[in-house]
Amino acid sequence: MAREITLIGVPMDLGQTRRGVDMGPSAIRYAGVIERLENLQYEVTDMGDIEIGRRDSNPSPGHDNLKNLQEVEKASVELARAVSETIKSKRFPLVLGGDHSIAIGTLAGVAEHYQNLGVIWYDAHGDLNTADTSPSGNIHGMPLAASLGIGHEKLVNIAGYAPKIKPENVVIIGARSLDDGERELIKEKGIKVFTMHEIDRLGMARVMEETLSYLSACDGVHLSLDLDGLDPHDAPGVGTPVLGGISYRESHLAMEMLAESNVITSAEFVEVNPILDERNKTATVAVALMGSLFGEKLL
Ligand code: B3U
Ligand code: MN
Ligand code: MN
Repeated sequence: MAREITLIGVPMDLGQTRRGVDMGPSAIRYAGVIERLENLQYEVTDMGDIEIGRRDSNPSPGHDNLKNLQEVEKASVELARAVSETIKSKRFPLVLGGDHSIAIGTLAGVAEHYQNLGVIWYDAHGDLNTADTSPSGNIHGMPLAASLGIGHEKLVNIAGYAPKIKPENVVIIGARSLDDGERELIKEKGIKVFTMHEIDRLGMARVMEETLSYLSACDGVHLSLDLDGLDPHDAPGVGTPVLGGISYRESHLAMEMLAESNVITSAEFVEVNPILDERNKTATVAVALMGSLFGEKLL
C-alpha cells in the first residue's frame, strides 16, 4: 500500500432523496481522519471537495427513473479525473462520500490503471439496479451495475470506456436487501455475494479469507464501503438503514484482515449522513474502520 494518501471529498447527495449526506465528507474530517492516518505514519494530503451541481429541478425527458442524471454524471467525470491523477502520482486515493452514486466516478478513475481490478462491495444493498429495475430512481442504488457496464449509457461510459470491472472480480459483503432485478443480475452474472446469512454461518474471518482467495488473481482491489453495511445500531447515520447488519467488531476484523493482506489499492467510505446521525457516531465509526484498514494495531 502506498504510504502517501490523497483524500478526495465528494459532497454528493443527488443520488438519493434524503438531505444531509452531502455533509458526510465534513463529518468524516471532523471525526479526525487526517490525524488518524498521520499517526500511522502516512503522508496525507486533503485535496478538498469535488464540486457538485444543484438538484435537477427540471428533469429532462428521457431520464425517467434516473434522478439528477446530469449532475451525477458531471460529478462522476470530475471525480474520475481526480482519482486517476492521484493514482498516476503513486498515491492512494481515499474517497469520502457522499452517497454511493459516487462509486461510478471513483471506479472510472481507478479501473483504467488495472487489467484485472477486484472490488469489495461492503453494503446492505446490491447497488445493481438500472433505471428499468430501480424502485426509487435513485442512482445510489445503481453504481455497481453501471461499473459492470449495465444501465444508462451516460453512467456506464464515464471517462469514455466500459465496463470498468468484470462480474467475476466482484465480492458483495453484508447484503440483506435486494430488489428482484438485482437478484436476477446476481444469478445471471454469477456475482459472489456473502449475505448476512453467510456471515452468521461462517463468521467474518472465514468470509474475509474466502474473499481474499477469490480475488487473489486481481492486480488491485478497490474497497467500496457503504456505512449501511453495518448494523444501524453501530452506524445510525445513513439514509437507508437495514436491520440485522454487520457489527462494529466484525467490520474491524474485516478491515484488519484487509490490512494484513496488503491488497487494497483504493477505497471509498460512503453514505455518512450527519443529519440522521447521533453525535457524529457514524463518521467516527468510519474513521475507526479506516484506522484498521490502514494498519492500526493495539499492540
Ligand atoms: N435498492 C433500493 C434501495 C437502496 C439502494 N441503495 C441504498 N438503498 N442505499 C434502490 O433504491 O435501488
Ligand atoms: Mn450502497
Ligand atoms: Mn447501501
